[in-house]
Amino acid sequence: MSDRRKFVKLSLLGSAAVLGTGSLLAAPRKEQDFEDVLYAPVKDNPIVISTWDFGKEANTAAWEILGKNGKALDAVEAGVKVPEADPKNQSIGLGGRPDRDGKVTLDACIMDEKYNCGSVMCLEHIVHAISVARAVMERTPHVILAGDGALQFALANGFKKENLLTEKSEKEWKEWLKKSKYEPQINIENAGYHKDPMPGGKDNHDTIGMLAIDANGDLSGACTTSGMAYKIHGRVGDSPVIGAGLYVDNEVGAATSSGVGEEVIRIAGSHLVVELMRRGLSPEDACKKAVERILKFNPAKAKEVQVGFLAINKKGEYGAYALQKDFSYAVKSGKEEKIYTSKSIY
Ligand code: SD4
Repeated sequence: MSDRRKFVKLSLLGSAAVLGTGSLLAAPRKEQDFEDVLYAPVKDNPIVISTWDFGKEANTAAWEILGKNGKALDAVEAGVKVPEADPKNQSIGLGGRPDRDGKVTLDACIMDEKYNCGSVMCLEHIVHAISVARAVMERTPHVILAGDGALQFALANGFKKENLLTEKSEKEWKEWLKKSKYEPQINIENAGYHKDPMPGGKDNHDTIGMLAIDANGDLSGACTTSGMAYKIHGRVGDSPVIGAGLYVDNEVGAATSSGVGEEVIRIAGSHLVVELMRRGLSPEDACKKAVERILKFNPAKAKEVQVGFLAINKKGEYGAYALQKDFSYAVKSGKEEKIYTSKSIY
């Protein structure tokens, strides 16, 4: 019996138990009920996917590497550097919206096919936070550097100190300050999602999460953001948290997220999506289950916030799911270049 069929059969047995008597309901399932689905790597079929419409441009940069049989790790770094350097993108890198104190603080992480990972949190003054995250991964024995320590590390490693606050983002922040009661308030960015658009856009979900499979069949991922606009100084979201904003397991697949990071961290979202794929769920179904987990523990909150997951499995199948509509993602492979909009709960 194939692994997939074994999984389905055992799932049905599980459902029968749930529908059965109370004693069956309480019976713990045995370890062998949960066999991993084993994916044979697909070679010579590189693919890159990334969050939101602007992922298309980032994918093009990643494809420059993937299309020439380069490594997925190099591709995702090069890809997300595109929106990081774009001052028009106000949720990533240069031009990102600042925190409540007017400081642009960046969160980023990167993960390769061997569980190597690196992350920076609350990093100021460096455009390419993703490259600093990669340097943490490759040049230190650590996984995460935060705040001033991350900045000092970046400067010591040749990164240039720059002002990331553009005129436009500064002007909007000052506008926001006028009305702000200056109270601790998370999700200000998301408050704008439905009701109270912030100056400059109908919504403000622009974090980029990118996942790629290279010609060798290996997976890598990257995620980078300036986080929630007008957050409390020091606030860190899901994006640089390995397992929350990004997770890569080269045996199974990879996942990333965008939206209100607090909700993603609570459920270790990207890791959850990957583990669900390991159990045989399709990327879209795995993303849906993770979104439903958020909905289940706080339905009132789930109505108000956006969270979207994007995933790819080892076979190169991909999918996404979100709480709110309009979560888009871009795909580029040898066969297609397209922007999709995910299904959503609302
Ligand atoms: C965060 N997840 O800092 C990020 C924000 C985001 O689209 O994705 N915005 O919580």
